[in-house]
Amino acid sequence: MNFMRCLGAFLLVGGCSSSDLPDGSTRAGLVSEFKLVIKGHDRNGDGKLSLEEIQTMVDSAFKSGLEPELRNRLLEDYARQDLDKDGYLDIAELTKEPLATFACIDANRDGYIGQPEIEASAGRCDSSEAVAF
Ligand SMILES: [Ca+2]
Ligand SMILES: [Ca+2]
Repeated sequence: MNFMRCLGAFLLVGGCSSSDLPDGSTRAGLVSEFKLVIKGHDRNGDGKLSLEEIQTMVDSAFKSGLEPELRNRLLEDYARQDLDKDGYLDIAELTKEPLATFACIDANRDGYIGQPEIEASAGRCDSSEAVAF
């Protein structure tokens, strides 16, 4: 799943190591990133992403086309995050897993993830790439 997480992050913020975005090494920065994602892809302005809007986001991120199998896995991964199954991902749903991963990595609970914490969390926290931009 780690590759998919990184791919998800790539779609969301335009890169797994993007620097001109809110700081993903802080909890607040992580939430800000997902707010930007919603803002950037919320076509009808309802403040959340419909699975259709997510599909458009995925397809526009891979203009040359994504392998159907990979595309399906990616879309399924987003659909799975729709916890109340209303067909929309809101900020709480989008940030639930990344924040859980963040909390797992942030061993000293200071709301900031440093490189040593990321390294120490390898294998312990699922998908550390998700927050280790
Ligand atoms: Ca939902
Ligand atoms: Ca910390």
